[in-house]
Amino acid sequence: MDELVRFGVSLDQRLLAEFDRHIRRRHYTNRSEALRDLIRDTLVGDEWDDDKETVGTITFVYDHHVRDLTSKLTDIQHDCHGRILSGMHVHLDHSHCLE
Ligand code: NI
Repeated sequence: MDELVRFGVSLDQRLLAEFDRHIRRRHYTNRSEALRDLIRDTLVGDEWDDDKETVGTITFVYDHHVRDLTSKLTDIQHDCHGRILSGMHVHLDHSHCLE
């Protein structure tokens, strides 16, 4: 991991209050983590706007006993055909799957 650098940010109070609501909605544990994600999202968005070919992976673990979850995940992938090209499924243990 790169060295962490601390820097100060000045915001008006109302914007900071909105940011804190965003943080709570997204379940971030602190502002730094939320700010890092916003910066990453912005930088990735800039790259995509440059019309560069972009590939990525999404990896997640879930409990396949959760009702309808497997079916919902499959529906989402089919709804996004063209953007989600393939999937790989790993049965991790009795309950958990990795895709
Ligand atoms: Ni499985």
